[in-house]
Amino acid sequence: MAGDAMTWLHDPVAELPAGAPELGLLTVLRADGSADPSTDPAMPRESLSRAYREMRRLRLLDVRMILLQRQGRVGFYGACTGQEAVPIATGLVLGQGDWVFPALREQSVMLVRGFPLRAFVAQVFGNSGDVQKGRQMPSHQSGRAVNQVSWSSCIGPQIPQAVGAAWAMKLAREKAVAVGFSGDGATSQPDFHAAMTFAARYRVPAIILCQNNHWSISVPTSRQTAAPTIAVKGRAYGVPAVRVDGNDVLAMYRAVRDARARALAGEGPTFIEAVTYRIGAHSTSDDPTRYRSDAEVEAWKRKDPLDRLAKHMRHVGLLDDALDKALEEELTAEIAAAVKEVEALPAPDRASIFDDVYAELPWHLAAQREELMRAPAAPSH
Ligand SMILES: Cc1ncc(C[n+]2csc(CCOP(=O)(O)OP(=O)(O)O)c2C)c(N)n1
Repeated sequence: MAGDAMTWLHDPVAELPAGAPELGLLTVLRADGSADPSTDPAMPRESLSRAYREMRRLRLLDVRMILLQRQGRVGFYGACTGQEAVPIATGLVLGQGDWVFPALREQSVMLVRGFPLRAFVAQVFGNSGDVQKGRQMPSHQSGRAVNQVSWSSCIGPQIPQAVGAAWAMKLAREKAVAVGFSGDGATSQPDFHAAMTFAARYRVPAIILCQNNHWSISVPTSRQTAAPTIAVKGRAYGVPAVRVDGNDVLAMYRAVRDARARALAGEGPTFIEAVTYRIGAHSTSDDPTRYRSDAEVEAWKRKDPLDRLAKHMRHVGLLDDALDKALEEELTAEIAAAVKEVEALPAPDRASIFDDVYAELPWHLAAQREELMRAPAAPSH
């Protein structure tokens, strides 16, 4: 009978145990600024101060870079305003040998791991101060010294790339992890499926970290997946997953720290859904007022990750008005000095477009290089 035939059909999510980490929301910071002792990762006080400094700097940097783009001084910028807790917590947790494969909003992990601000800004200008010699779009920073790979502008490939790197680490018996970032939209891409399948099957030391900022440009998460959460997708692949308050830097610190410990202990990959919100535009090429309401943005501004950390810092006696003002002045000056210095740098040497691919330049490229160098230089703007 048709009725009997249907009895095997069920709602798999409804059968998950109450309190499943994929359906809940790991949170540490409480409304009064205190930390929930049952989830508190007990970050050292220096790490808390560092997190605040880095998040504050990143917020100010985003504002400055968007301004430069509006003035026509740089071509493009992808801000992570409202999502700072995720990259900064990750950068604080990672060890020197770990590798990072960012999507659009996690470039700042490398700043936390010691990459110079000037070189970071020079990448946005694409001039001779840029370690990539101006060959990538702005906001696609990378740094060999800090094991960070440039973002693939396609949506999704950074996840299989990270899983592949993690597999290599496992084969080489390195005590390190690879972190692959994605947005919520990227979890609807085939690359997510390939990466999760492979990561679980080979138990690779990877952290797959999805920033669910609720929008993929103009498509809301609710219109691109029927799954009740992003984290729950991990269950089908056999990847332990946790849904975390992505605007709570302490919760993110805990989730990434625990995932890294699992990976280093040989327990395989972890999938983290960081629940957050993109406060600004998708990029400087986007106008979000065309697809979302001011009320929605305002509601999320009240959960601002920087404000929440500031409240906690005040609660534990690490911040007051005077300290905050001094920090803002110091960071504003640091960014202004970096922009001033970097903007004055010349374009990359034009002959450099022939570098870095071949150990020895083939004859036909050598001929092209000679021809280029005989031509008059392009006028500078
Ligand atoms: C394969 C592919 N399809 C489409 C695009 C155009 N595109 C750029 S960003 C983006 C949305 C990404 O959304 P999400 O993964 O949620 O990350 P977010 O930008 O919100 O951080 C799209 C569709 C692309 N870059 N690559």
